[in-house]
Amino acid sequence: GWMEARPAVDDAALGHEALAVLEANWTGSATVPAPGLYPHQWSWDSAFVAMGLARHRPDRSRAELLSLLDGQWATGMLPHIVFHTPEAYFPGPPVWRSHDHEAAPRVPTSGLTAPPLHGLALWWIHRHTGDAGFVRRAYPALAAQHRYLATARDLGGHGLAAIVHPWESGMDDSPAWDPPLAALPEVRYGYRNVELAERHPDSDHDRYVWLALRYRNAGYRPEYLRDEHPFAVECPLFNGIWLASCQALAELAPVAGADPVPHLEQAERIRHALLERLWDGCFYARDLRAGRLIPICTVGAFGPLLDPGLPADRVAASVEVLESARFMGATGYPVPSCEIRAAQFDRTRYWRGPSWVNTNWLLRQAAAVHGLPALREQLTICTLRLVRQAGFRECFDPFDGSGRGCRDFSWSAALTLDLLA
Ligand code: 9WN
Repeated sequence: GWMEARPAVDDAALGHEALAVLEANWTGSATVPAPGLYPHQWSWDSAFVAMGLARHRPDRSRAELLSLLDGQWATGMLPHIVFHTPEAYFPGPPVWRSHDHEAAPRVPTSGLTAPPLHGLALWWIHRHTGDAGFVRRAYPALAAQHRYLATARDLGGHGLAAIVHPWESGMDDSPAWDPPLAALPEVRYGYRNVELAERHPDSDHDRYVWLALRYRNAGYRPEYLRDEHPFAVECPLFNGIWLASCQALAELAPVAGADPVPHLEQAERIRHALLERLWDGCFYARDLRAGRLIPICTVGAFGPLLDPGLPADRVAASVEVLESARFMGATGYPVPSCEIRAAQFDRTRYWRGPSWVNTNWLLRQAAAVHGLPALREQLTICTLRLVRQAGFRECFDPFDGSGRGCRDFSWSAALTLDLLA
């Protein structure tokens, strides 16, 4: 009756709210992750937005991906931020100096990359639109992105792509990056960016900037990354996403008039290396500079579940960890971004504990891939409960579901549209 608390937002209303958020976050050339704090185009955010919009706004979905591809470098590198407007942001174009680099595009960009979700996004757009012309248009850029990863980023030489900065993981302050960051020299720029300082302790943030500047000052050269750069990590989420995009490109290759086999071979190399190099009861990140696995299990551990070819015993072992009290079993609002039993777990801080719509959505995909309908359903229901109760927040407390970080966060809205479908 009317005495009850606010009635649950029905599906149609929630869908309309999601579309309204995405409309408000569209700048005319791209969708920003959130108004204010993130006023430019972020790479994997755009891939999630393109997938969420593929069914409802195919035009917008295609435009989102194309405007990101405008930022691609001649090396094939797809940058983690594209600066379409002069809106203030740190680190912005003066830090990255992409204009000084002969491989950079006309539009200013960052010099780092992000999880390569774009092959999967193109597959998704094709699935919902059947638009073969668009596949032919975007496919070569994504094939080039994969070649870049396979060459310039195979720093370990075993078939995995290494991230060279925490920002490249998409899980910036994940506790998995604490050990490699702690091995860097102490840096103090004596400068503070208030918003970033709230999210990361000073010394971490200074190290982020220091790492980015070192890479920039080395001219973004792959030889520098291979021989000198002090941060090089093989991340299971980044590589699991890459593998999924390789499979997506293999399926799209015939549509684009190309050969699927190289993509399947690439997928096989990644799968083999994930199992050989990152598995120890579940998947862990490998610190290439320290030469060892980083012994903390985060939500990134489940990235390789996106692979339909992951052997059944590894699927079962991973799902057991996922459903255990280390992750889903102990929280009302899964999936926490870090295992709860870890000393570093913090329910309030971004990638150190809170639940995120995008990783929930990826795990829901993984559940579908491996024929686990109950898990898929649970992830769908829990994620919708989060956004119904707290709105399209950036992330959520895994115990009480309260919202954290930005409001009107684009991928939370976009992926809700898919969860509702
Ligand atoms: C730095 C935009 C991005 C996401 C990342 C998330 C966060 C930025 C930050 O926001 O990163 O790139 O300021 O922490 O960790 O996944 O792409 O939404």
